[in-house]
Amino acid sequence: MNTATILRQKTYLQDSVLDTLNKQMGVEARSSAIYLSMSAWCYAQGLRGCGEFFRKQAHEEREHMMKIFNYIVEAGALAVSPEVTNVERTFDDLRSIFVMALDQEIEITENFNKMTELCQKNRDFQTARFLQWYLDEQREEEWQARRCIEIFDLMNAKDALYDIDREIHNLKKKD
Ligand code: OFO
Repeated sequence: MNTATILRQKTYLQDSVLDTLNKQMGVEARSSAIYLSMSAWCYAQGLRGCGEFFRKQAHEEREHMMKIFNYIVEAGALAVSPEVTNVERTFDDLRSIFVMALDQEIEITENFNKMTELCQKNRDFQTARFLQWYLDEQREEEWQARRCIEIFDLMNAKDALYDIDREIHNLKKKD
């Protein structure tokens, strides 16, 4: 038996848990790519504050992916480098981007809920504990995404785009 096979047999990560972790790496990679696309669109509209906001968000999502990658590797299992295709490049307007971002974050939270449930069913309490960090993070990310929509609506759309852009930029500065 070769070393890779022996190491794989010795990891506490069960196949179903490993599979869900690898899939989530793909979700984080996709999320990062979409945020980068949103960033590019904002910069192209002259919305530099929002461009910066989504650029940082893209970076954070990549870090989330790498955190899972490191976890899998440290457990002695095989992490799968994800492929990301068909990333949206054009958007209707700034508000629709904020709504899309919120939907994306809500979906990701749901993924982590399901993953935690799976770990608990499989008595993999170690991975369930690891996933707790993501659940905490999602609370903040959903709040931020909701706040973007609130700011947009409160400041009342087109007439205030310059001020909205500045407010969104400030939101990320508080991190
Ligand atoms: Fe906000 O999604 Fe990563 O975890």
